[in-house]
Amino acid sequence: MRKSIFTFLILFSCILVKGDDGYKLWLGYQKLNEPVLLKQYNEAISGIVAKGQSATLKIAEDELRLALEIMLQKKIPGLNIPANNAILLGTPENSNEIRKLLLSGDLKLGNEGFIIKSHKINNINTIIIAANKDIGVLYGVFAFIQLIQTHQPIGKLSIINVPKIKNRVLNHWDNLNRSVERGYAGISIWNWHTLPGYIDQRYIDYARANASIGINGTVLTNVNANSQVLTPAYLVKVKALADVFRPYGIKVYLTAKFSAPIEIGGLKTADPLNDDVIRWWKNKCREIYSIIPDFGGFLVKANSEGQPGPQGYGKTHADGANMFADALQPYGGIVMWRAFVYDVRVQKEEEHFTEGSVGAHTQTIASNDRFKQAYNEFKPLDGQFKKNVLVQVKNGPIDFQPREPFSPLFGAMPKTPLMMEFQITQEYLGQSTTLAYLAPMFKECLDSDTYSNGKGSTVAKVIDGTLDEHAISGIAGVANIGNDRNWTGHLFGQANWYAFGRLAWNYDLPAEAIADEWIRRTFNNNNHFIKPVKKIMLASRAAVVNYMTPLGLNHIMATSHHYGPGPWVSNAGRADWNPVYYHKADSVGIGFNRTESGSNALAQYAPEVQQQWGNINACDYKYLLWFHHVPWNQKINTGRTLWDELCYRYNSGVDTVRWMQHTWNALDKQVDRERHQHVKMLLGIQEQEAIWWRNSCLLYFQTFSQMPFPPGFEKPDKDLSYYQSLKFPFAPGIGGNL
Ligand code: GCW
Repeated sequence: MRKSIFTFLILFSCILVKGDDGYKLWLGYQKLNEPVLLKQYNEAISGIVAKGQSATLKIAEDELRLALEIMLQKKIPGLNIPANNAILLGTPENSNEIRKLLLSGDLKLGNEGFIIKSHKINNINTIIIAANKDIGVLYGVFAFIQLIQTHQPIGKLSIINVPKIKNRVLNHWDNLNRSVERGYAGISIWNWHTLPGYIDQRYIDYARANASIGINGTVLTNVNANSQVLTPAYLVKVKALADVFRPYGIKVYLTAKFSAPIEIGGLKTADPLNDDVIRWWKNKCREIYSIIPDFGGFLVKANSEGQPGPQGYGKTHADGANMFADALQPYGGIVMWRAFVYDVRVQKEEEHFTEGSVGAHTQTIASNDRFKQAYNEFKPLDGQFKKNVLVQVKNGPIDFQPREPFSPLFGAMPKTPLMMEFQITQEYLGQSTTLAYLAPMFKECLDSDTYSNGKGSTVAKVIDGTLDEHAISGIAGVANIGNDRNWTGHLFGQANWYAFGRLAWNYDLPAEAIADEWIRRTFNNNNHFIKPVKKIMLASRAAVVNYMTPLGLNHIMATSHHYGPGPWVSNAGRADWNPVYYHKADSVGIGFNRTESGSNALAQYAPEVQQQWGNINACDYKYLLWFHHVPWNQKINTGRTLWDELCYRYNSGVDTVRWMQHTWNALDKQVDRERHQHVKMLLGIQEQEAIWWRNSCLLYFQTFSQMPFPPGFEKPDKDLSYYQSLKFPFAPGIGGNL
């Protein structure tokens, strides 16, 4: 007796102290404590009738049972035939009732859509979760579970849900040695050394989490690629992962290094028009598909940042992409060809660039503006890509900054399916010490109007293929996942993985609604908790923009690791790796003139967009310094002078973080101690980082503006040279040792 009380006490105190480590993501089902709701759900659900035998349907049934048994605290029996209040799962292939239901309307569910419907079968009340294909049933099950997790009524269900974009893919920048480029959550979750023999439970939980938000593809390896992954020794490891992911509807893709035929094939060239090279890739694809029959295809970074590519052989991106397309086509594979390029020739033209020569430097790059390069290289190729090629374009023209205007390529290549590339990992948004909810950033881009085909030609409609009638469509998110116990380093990083999946499925979902469901599924349904946490999330990305890069500043992070501010850096290998290239601060003002009198990058947009951003007096302050060099003392359309506005923005960013901190700290009774402490400590770090950003940027820009800080603002307690002396040689996320 004594012993069992003792054990109980230990267990009890462990639960209190340990709390929740975040491993279960948004799928940590909890017992429902509201008696009225519990009664309603219990009355509405008596058991599960699962039709069909496939692994996917089995997963759907098991997941549904697991969730319901925990949440409703009762046994959920498996039934053979519909009984009153049973949930019927299946497809037309294995159930007559479902066949009848799906035939009765013009449902257009496609291969992945689903229906959840309260339905009478021979006068018996049932809930049908059905789809054309098994994977749709699994998606439907997760949607149904979400209803219960978020306490929604289930009395009269009639939900039809179909994804808007076909390929919804995570991009892992994971190296074979398990380092992760721009990864801030530990090392890679792929343990290549123990694969294929050892299947880590994480692989299964990863697949389950992704399926729960509709992600249907994963590129396992870094775009800075290693050809080894295409060797037989690694392909069996890839196959082991593909086997785990398959029943969850997730296809596996690999990055293809352009020079692989030389590196692992023994050829002398990788020229995409060379017969031996063409044959080599064809054979390679045959080999891959013989062991992974549903292999998704390749993601390729070519002629970018040192990666080899077709231009090395005097050929174009289209020549390169089409070679892969031909090799993959017989098996239904696709090529995701990245448009993240910036011309290697720029370096040569700017060799005379020296530290401190800001004025001369500005002159030189005006015509080469990195902003323009992807467009310049890819637009002329529109119409030249094979049918199974998607050109994958980063959301903005530069590189995953806290705020960018949409890339001018969206809307400029109507004959080519363009795939969105978002970055979920927060390379330039404070990495994993920063709470920044990214759905508002993703939405800002997706909702932008390109005007390429009249008003309403949003980026979302470009990438879902509807604007220009493309058969394939895609969206990628650079993953923030690592082997940290909570997957993403910062617990709130999970919300970004979640939001990416939800928006990839349906970009019309409001950022607020996604935050709401994520909080409910991850924490609880307590309004005293949900309301303030949602406020924190919705304010968070704007706060980061304010204290890092307000008013359209960008790329002023310290070079290489991109951790913390480095607006003064001017000695990196090539001009457009330097922050001074991007902000162009001088005694007159700050910002990059991209109007006609400057680099004229604006001309890459439709006239309506040019009008929106082209006039210095009318341009939205959010994008002002992206397009204009604005005098320090000019009054801008917020009513303040530019300098005062800059000071105001930096300070308000810090204030918001402090407000986030106080708000979160007051929630200690509403959430387990472990997760509360975790977020609390990280917000403490974030506050320090926000102050660091504000102080160092304002002190540095003040050396140009020569204007005082407006009254009422906190004065920096250190001088500029202190901030300039800070070094972080071991900052995470560099990757390396490919
Ligand atoms: O954002 C930059 C990163 C590089 C990355 C590159 C790319 C994988 O700093 O680390 O390389 O973009 O997207 O290719």
